[in-house]
Amino acid sequence: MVLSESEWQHLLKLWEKVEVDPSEHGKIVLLRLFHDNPKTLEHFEKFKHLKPDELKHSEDLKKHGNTVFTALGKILKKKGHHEAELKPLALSHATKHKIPIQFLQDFGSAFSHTMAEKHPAECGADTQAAIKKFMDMFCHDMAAGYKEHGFHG
Ligand code: CUS
Repeated sequence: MVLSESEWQHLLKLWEKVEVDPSEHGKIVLLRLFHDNPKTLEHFEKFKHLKPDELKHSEDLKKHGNTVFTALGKILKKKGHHEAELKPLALSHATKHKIPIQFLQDFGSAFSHTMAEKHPAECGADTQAAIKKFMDMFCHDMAAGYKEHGFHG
């Protein structure tokens, strides 16, 4: 699951677009995820009672989108050397949020689809393949971290 230098470059180039507005990107990816996989929404006390229209305009969702995309950007920029960034995430997601790995995989699909739609010039087939590899690596490493904390999500 090692990414080549050119795959990292594709991802970093795409990320320049994401970084212009991480909260908006985060929000649309999460909306897509909640729409495509409604069970992921059930995990979020803050959001699960909102009606679709309220969710769409939720400032909280934007904030959470920013949190998620800031974390993801920090990891991405480490180009695979993300142990220090991942450790606290694995701990909090295993013990506090209890987010199954499947949800992270679903998040990866929503992320990839959204990027292909929103940034077609920066997200061709090569970049989509790189996103898939990156998310597979991320999920694999999160799963290893989860196990250390006894969570087999
Ligand atoms: O918040 C956080 O932190 C996470 C992120 C990653 C790890 C990157 N999250 Cu939040 C996740 C998720 C969500 O939000 C939703 C769904 C699924 C998953």
